[in-house]
Amino acid sequence: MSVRILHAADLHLDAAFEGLSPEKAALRRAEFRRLPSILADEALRLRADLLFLAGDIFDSGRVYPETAEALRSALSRLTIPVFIAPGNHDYYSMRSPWAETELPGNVRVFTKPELECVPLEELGVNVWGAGYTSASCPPLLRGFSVPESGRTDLLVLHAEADRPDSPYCPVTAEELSRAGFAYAALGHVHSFGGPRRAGGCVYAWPGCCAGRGFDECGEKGALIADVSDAGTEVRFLPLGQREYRELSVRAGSDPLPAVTNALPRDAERCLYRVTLTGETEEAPDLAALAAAVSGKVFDLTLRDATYRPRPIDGSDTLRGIFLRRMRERIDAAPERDRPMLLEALRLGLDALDGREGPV
Ligand SMILES: [Mn+2]
Repeated sequence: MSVRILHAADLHLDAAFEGLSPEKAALRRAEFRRLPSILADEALRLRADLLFLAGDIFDSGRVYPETAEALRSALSRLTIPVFIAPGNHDYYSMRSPWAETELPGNVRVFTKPELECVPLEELGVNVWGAGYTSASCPPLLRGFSVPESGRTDLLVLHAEADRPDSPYCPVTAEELSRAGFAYAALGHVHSFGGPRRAGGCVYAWPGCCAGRGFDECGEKGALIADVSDAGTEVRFLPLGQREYRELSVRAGSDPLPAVTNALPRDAERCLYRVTLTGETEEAPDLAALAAAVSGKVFDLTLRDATYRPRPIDGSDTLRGIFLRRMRERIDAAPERDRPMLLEALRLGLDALDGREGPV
């Protein structure tokens, strides 16, 4: 027995993108709409045997017709079995897109908040799953273990770990260990924290397929799980979507080159939140800076955390003594030591002003 699973979750198609202009929000929704097709391409390229979508495929129960059509047409390019376990955002109901969209025959949507088993004789596996029918789901794995079948048991489920009182189908390592799955393909957690192991079970959340805010920074993607009699191997598959990134930049006397130099080459496709830090004579002109930088990134949020120099009143204050001694040391130091001493001076002044390190 050896199967390859492409496992994705939390696509959140048709999310509103409230922080963006209406034009950019529409563009982002269109880009997200392409995610099912990208996943289908990857399933074909990597010769996956199964595609698991572990919930929150849609951001809500209402979707644009073209979004449901994008999912339908992407999945219809596949001949492999596809399993969908609706989550708290896209729970199953008679009025949900799951009921209203005619998905191809290779797609199975779990529509009940109880574990169901689909045996796949050819692959030698059982696929277990469940679907939310409201914005919450009880703990389905509590006291559960798979019956002996001679096949390898797999799970696809939208579930939260490490929070036994969670309304989102809480699961524990102990339950997963006892349940008897070789691989549990989970959804709900928006960042990939690596595969985990509980007894003979490997389980993982791939995180969202693409970020939607600065609480979802960095590279996002799906997982490839190779399950065989020898064990389960999981690896991350980046999907190459726009990333949210945070930068902290010392503004200095001219923040424009400081910010420009801090942006990497691929900044154009990313959404940045840049925080200006350090001591400056004047507050930076954020509007002018935004106008000059906005063409270099997909979207820019600027925050000003700079501060003005404080007058040194009297040389007997701690600040005055520190400043005087550091100046003496800098004047006396060889050239190569000066950058380090200047940095020490800056950090010391930050600390004295109650600003420890970059904000
Ligand atoms: Mn969720």
